[in-house]
Amino acid sequence: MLDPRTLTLIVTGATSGIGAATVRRFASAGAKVVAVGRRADRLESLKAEFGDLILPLELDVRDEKATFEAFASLPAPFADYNIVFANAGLALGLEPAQKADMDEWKTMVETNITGMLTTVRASLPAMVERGEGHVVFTGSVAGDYPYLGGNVYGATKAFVKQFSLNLWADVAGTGVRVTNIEPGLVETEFSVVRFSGDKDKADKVYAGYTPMTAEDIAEQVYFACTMPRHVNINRIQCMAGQQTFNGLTVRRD
Ligand code: NDP
Ligand code: 8X3
Repeated sequence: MLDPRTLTLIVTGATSGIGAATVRRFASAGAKVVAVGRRADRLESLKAEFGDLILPLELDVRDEKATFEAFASLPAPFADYNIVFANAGLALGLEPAQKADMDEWKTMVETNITGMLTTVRASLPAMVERGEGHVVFTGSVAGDYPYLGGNVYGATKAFVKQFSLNLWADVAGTGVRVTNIEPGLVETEFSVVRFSGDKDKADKVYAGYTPMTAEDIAEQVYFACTMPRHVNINRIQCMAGQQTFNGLTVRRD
C-alpha cells in the first residue's frame, strides 16, 4: 500500500459531505490536501483542524479561467499534487422531465459535467508530465440505474462513468490512474441541496433505514488511492445495505 504521506490531493467539493470526509481521511493519515469549494469558512475550518497539511482554495469549478489559473499557480508543496478527486456536484429537483426547471438542469450540467471536465483538464497534464497521478471521480448508482425524477442528474453521472472509462483508455501506461466511485444513498447535504434547503423533506430521504455515511465513501477513495501503483481500480459501486433496484415499472390504465 502507498504511504499516505507521499500523497497530495486536490479535492473539489471539500466543504461538505463526501469531499470533506475525504479531506479528513487523508489529512489524518498525513497527506497534503488542496481543499476546493465555494464556502470559504468551511475550508478555513479544515485548515484550522489540520494546519499546514491543508491549502484552502475558494473556487467555483464552473469558472474555467479561475480553475485553470488556480491549479497552475499552486504553491509548494501543493504544486506536486498526485491525486485529483473531482467530487463537486449536485442534484437539483426530483420532478419528472416534463415539469423540471430548465435552469436547474443547466446548473447540474455545468457543475457535474463541465465543472468536472474543467477540473480534470486543468490538472491532468501536470500529472502526466510527472509520470504519477490519479484522477478519482464521484459517480453514482444513478449513472447506471434510472429512477423517477433522476432524469438529468442520472444522465450527468452516466457521463462521469463513461468519461472515466475513456480517460483510463487515454492515460493507461502514463503513471496516471483513474477510478470512478459510484455510491448509492449517502446522508450528506446532498438532499438539502436537491430540495432547495427543505431539511424536513431531505431528512425523509434517509428515514427508516441506515444510509451510508460520507466516511464510508471516503474510505473507498482512500483504498483506491493507496493501492500499489501497478493496480488501477476502475470502478467501485456501493449501496446502503437496505437499498436495492426498482423493478421495471408498468403504468396501468
Ligand atoms: P454535499 O452537498 O454534502 O457536497 C457537495 C459539495 O460540492 C460541496 O462541498 C459543495 O461545495 C460542492 N460544490 C457544488 N457545486 C460546486 C461548484 N460549482 N464549485 C465548487 N464546489 C461545488 O453532497 P455530497 O457530498 O453527497 O456530494 C458529493 C458528490 O457525491 C456529488 O458529485 C454527488 O453527486 C455525489 N454523490 C452523492 C451521493 C449521495 O447520496 N449523497 C451518492 C452518489 C454520488 P460549495 O457549496 O461550498 O461550493
Ligand atoms: C446520489 C444517489 O440514489 O440519490 O447520486 O441518486 S441517488
